[in-house]
Amino acid sequence: MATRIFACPSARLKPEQLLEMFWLMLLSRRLDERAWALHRQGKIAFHISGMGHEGAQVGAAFAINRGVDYVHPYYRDLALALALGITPTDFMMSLFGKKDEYSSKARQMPSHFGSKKLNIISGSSPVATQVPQAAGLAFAIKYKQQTGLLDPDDTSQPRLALACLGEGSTSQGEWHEGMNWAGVHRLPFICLVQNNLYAISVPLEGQMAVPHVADRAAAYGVKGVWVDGNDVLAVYDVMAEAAQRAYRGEGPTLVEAKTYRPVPHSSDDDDRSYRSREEVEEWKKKDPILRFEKHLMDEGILTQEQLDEYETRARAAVDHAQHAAEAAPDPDETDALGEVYAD
Ligand SMILES: Cc1ncc(C[n+]2csc(CCOP(=O)(O)OP(=O)(O)O)c2C)c(N)n1
Ligand SMILES: [Mg+2]
Repeated sequence: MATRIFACPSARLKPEQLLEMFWLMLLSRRLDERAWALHRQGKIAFHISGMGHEGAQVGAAFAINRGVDYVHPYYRDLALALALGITPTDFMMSLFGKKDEYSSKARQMPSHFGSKKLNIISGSSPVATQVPQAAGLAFAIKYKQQTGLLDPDDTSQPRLALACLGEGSTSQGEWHEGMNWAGVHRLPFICLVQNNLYAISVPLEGQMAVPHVADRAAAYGVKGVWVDGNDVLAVYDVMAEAAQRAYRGEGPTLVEAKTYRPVPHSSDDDDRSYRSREEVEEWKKKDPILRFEKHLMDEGILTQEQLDEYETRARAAVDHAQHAAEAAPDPDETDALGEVYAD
């Protein structure tokens, strides 16, 4: 990774911030690996992984006002969710479907991240439905700013809405409707597409006749930009610019982060049927965590000793989260009838 020119927003990140970004990527990976192991041990029913996407997600999270701006994530966004304030125990409680699960008391499937206090909007399982919803939130922000109910200069208030999804989901009608709405109304909206080249087994070229998802933005009058999604700082740079555009009232941005998932689509998928092992191994060499680790070591920001300490800490955090979730009570049968309708 080249040393960044000073004009890049990432050049202004302090060593503590860079290390926090690295820590969150590493924690997400270790938590994710444990989820796969728990599934293979028969302890949990389902896991859908964010592995390989950590750079795109943490780069995006650090560019917005975390916990204040609205985020409509998708199922791969474990690292993003952790960066926004979801804890490893929250995640484990979802995997185990426990009574006091943080997002929906275990009504949602795991990885449907949602937290009212963190302004994370829980998604529906049909892909891309979050896009018009997030564009609607961005509309509400703009409307409230225009009518004096929100102050566009107050950083303690939400000033943009971010929606995430995969490249395959940009072939859904909802995506086009949401993007069009955002473009027409010049909304404070960012759509982050995590392009991992596959929608389950369908490759990119089976989804679109243009080389970049970002090319699709022009049709809606939205700024489109693509970036190496395995380079956390490059993602941060384009996302920071997109966020500043939204904050300044300059309209929406589509950011396409090009990445790869080195594991099957979910715990129920066998990816050997649609892609070669050689392809997967090639991409593993571009792992965003290894890449960022090397950069931080080259820059003298991370030492081997610190890295070992992070690994120990991540292991302890994952162990603690798993044990806490395993010990927590399961839902009662009668709980199934609650929390769905207003009394
Ligand atoms: C409307 C709808 N159709 C199909 C599915 C089943 N499904 C779940 S994830 C997925 C693939 C999505 O691929 P992509 O958008 O590229 O995201 P990725 O999983 O690769 O991150 C599909 C087809 C769904 N959830 N919703
Ligand atoms: Mg995909």
